[in-house]
Amino acid sequence: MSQHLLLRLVILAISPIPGAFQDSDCGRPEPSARIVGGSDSQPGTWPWQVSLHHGGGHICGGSLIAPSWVLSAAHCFVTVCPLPRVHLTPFPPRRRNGTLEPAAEWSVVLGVHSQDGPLDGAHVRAVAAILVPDNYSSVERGADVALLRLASPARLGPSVRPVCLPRSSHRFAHGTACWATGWGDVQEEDPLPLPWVLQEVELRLLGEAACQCLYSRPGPFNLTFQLLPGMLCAGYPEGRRDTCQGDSGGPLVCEEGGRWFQAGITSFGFGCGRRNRPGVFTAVAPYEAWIREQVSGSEPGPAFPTQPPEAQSGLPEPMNENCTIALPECGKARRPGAWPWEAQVMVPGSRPCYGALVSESWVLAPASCFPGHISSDRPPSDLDYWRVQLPSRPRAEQVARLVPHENASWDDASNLALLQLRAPVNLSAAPRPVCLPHPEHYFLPGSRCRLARWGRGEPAPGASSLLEAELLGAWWCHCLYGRQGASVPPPGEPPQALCPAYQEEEVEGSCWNYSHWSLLCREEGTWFLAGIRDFPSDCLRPRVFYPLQTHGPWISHVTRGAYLEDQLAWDWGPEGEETEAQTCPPHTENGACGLRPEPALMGVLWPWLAEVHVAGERVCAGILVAPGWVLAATHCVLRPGSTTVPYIEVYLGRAGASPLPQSHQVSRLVISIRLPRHLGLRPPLALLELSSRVEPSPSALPICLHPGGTPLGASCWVLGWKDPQDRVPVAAAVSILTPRLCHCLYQGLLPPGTLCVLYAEGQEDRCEVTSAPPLLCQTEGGSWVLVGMAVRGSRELFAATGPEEAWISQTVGEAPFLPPSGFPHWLTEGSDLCPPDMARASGSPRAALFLLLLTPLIQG
Ligand code: 4AZ
Repeated sequence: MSQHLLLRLVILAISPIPGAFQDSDCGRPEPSARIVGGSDSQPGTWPWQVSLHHGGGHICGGSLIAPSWVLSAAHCFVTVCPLPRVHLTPFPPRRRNGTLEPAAEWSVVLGVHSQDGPLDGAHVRAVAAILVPDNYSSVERGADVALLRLASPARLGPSVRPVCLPRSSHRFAHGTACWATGWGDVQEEDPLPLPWVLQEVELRLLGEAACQCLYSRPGPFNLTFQLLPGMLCAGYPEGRRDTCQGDSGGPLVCEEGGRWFQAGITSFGFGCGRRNRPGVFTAVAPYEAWIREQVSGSEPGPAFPTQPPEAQSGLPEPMNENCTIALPECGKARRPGAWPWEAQVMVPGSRPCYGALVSESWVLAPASCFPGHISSDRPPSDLDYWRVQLPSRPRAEQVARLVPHENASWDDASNLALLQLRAPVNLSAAPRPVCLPHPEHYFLPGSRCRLARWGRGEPAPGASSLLEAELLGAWWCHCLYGRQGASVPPPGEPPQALCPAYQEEEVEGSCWNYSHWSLLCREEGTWFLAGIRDFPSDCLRPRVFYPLQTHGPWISHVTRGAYLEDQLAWDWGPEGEETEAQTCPPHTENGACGLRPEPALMGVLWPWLAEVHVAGERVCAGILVAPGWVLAATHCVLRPGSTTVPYIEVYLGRAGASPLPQSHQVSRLVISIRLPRHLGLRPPLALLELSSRVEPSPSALPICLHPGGTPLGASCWVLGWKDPQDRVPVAAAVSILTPRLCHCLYQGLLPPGTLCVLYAEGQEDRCEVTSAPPLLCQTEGGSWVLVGMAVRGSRELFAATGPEEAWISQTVGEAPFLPPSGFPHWLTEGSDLCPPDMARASGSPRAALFLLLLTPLIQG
């Protein structure tokens, strides 16, 4: 039940009728005639149920235990801070840290059935005092009980009667069916709709061991929970029926010998109606002494009838004491590709559209399947002719209702509609619904995913629906497709995008012409519908999906019973949970560049490093500088003096010939080699034009370029491979020498734009030189930039890319140059500053550097 409801109750008579109140009067509703998964109660069924109002609306439930006393939960009146990260425990509606709310701000509404309209006998009482046990601190620590003394006694009648309280010796048998009542939410984050009729739900008492067993299994974010004495669980391992926010403080009652005893007070739980997460109640019996003490002197007080002997003697052996964990009922498939939730929606006059069964009665599909009906409230006129074909069903199902997402017409991420079937289908191996994620779900990087047909499109080629993908980390996905400088949503916050990396080589020339897909990701053998994508992207494979988890609340609100499932996989790997706040490095005008996927991903650490296979003879290192261009050292790709363009193949996404996997490769042919115009000598840098563009992926992403000298504060590396056969990428740490030092060291013999490096101790021999390895730096912002390509035969000299900015930009068109700010430009210092002995030391840069450091900085 929402906290925001405004009571439209007419305050009826105020005059109390104290009358004589005896034990025998408790717990007996006058014969007459949600809560999650419950139903409307009949008026007068639960006459002890009260609604506690604050600020004009319902906040919590309570139970009348005597004319002047109401039993409720402490957390309704005391603030608990800090709140847990996920909304798994009750949200205390009012926050005044650790203090008790003033009683005068509360009122108790008695005898109500529907909060939308008054009933005979409904009346309101002010609260004179709120009493909470001294040892109450927060719901998880127990003692979540409160007593409210009314300013004047309630007027007892058919719709207002107290409940019986159990004595401390009272035992409620495990497995007993009891009832919880309230005006709370009908699902997580889903308030009870008008006319706000009191909901009832039958819940079974769970034994302590059975309940502890369920709560000892890690829940979202690896949370477990220790049940404490004085707590009681009721519900079902399979979930679906439960109390929820707004029911707190209300009663859980069990019938014994024709009267109703209050066994529990609704206290908290992990979410509402979740599998293996029954509701947790404050057990009332242990509080007999505390209640008696608080109400002493007040007449008439609450009734504690003795437990009927037949109830006591009939206590069955504890049931469910073994650990019965419910398994997911959704998301099981015999094998990938044979999806038992695949729903083919047929609308007269158009091609079939694919969606997914999400419950017994509802199918989720893209709203774009129903173009004429996306923003219309009126049901389609030909709905009678719509059909849904589900796996293993002999006949297609009829459709009762179409509910498009309200943002479907303008927001691609909300391109969703729900179709209700006329009759629910029996769930079995097929059809079976797919599992849906809660908003806080965190699909771990490296999760195994598959694609499934989604929406309208060409029939999927058989193999492509079996394409396996691995989920990439949030940082990489968000920074590649999100805004620059944006902060990356941490685990537990809904991501803005989900990126799969495919386990299969991208084959030159193969067109991926069906691009309407959903992304299914598996956890512990259970498939979740993780993402959707329903727009064409030429020949490209879908690289980014809209996450479905943001829509979980809408789907459960509409369907009331879709299979939302808690996260099942928590293996964070050796790195542990990544919780540091991360932001994205700057983008260029041409998008993101120079990002490296997490090292965890299949060993491909350098998405821009290309193997350039020249004429079947040698292999040069190349760097992807744009989706269709690779930069390499001219001397490596063109034989000296030769003018013919050799046959060149480029491989991206390689992580060495062995033993790392080859599966993420992208290969392209080179169709032209471009050299800048140079006078005299052959220019050192060559651009290789690829036969077709490569999509950004962890195997193939352009590096960033920058127009200046070396980036300030960057750490720099020579990237290559040690062994020309094996070609496992290695990076050697270097420092780039200042132009002055470089100039002096080589006696001014170097062409302009040559960079000299100094290797870190012991790093000199890491890369072999014949492949002409590149020189890269990682900026403080986190992007990787290309600085130069090795000069023929040298380990220390590199042809800088910065001075070639204009040529690269003109040739490539979409070169990812970072903005010039922050980088110093080339210095043109005079050669007269060189110390005299440097020439002799030029064979050894380390010795030369040492010499230079001994020389006063300003000479002469
Ligand atoms: C609440 O927030 C609350 N499913 C009450 C009960 C439960 C969860 C939350 C149990 O008041």
